[in-house]
Amino acid sequence: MEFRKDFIEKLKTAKSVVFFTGAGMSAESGIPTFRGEGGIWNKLNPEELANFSAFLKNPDMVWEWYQYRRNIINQNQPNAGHYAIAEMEKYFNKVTVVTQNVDNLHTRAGSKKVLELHGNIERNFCVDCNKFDYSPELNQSQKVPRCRHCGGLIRPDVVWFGEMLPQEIFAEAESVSRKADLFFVIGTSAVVYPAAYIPLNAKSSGAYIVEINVDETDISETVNYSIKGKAGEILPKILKLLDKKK
Ligand code: BJW
Ligand code: ZN
Repeated sequence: MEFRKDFIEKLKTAKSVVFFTGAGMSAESGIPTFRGEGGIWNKLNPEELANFSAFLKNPDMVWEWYQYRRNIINQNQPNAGHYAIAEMEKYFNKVTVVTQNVDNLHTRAGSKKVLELHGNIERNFCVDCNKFDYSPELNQSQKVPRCRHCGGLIRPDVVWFGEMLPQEIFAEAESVSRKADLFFVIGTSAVVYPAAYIPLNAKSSGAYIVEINVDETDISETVNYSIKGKAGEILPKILKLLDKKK
């Protein structure tokens, strides 16, 4: 596969690089995406599961859904794309992963700076006293666990619809994206806000934007270079270009 010349040029000179990732990044690890082909929300209604009132109405069902997904994540591994991103830290002054994913796979692959915009499915906290509970047996429980301090319901530390994103993490993601000279948008439909503002802001601040996706998306028209293909196949090829640069 041939990459465009202006992109190769950017890759050689870039100092600060951001990888903004979505569910498609982990598709080749066997973790289903939300939308599009094979997406979990083709069958399930997000309104019924990924919001706080759904959780209060039927906490066991929502908890069980997260347990099901945790099992899939634990049984699978980061893919060649995650590892290529982690490896790229060698070649630039600053590399930041800004991810919408809750699956922890970038960290498992060795990326050092990962900003999680929508939380992390491995952590849980109490909806009443807000204390985190890290006991490993929680993630085995088939029914929603109760807080050991106050008896409140325990929920996964993920961001549901209508909830605020973690403010400091979001601010840092915005700041690093506005300073980036090369910005990758990988495996996201870019329809969920405010996360989807981040690549748009990076573009208006002058970053060169590269999209890697198997399909066209809401931002394909806006980016500088849209590469159609799988993240786990394209990213190792980009890493090879960098190896040649050395
Ligand atoms: C591949 C591939 C391969 C496949 N290689 N590619 C402004 C405008 C409009 C709406 C809003 C707005 N501001 C807020 C909203 C409302 C709402 C929103 O955005 N709604 C839209 C959907 C209409 N946003 C919110 O509610 C957010 N909160 C908020 O704004 O708070 C402020 C507030 C508070 C109080 C009152 C009022 C306002 C919160 C959003 C939280 C999103 N949470 C979820 C669930 C997380 C927990 C869980 O995992 O269960 O996060 S939703 C879900 O979507 C998940 C994802 O992170 C997120 C994005 O999905 P993503 O990653 O893009 O995945 P897909 O499946 O959509 O796309 C996969 C892509 O991969 C596809 O393009 C494929 O082609 C591609 N692909 N294989 C490369 N191998
Ligand atoms: Zn509590």
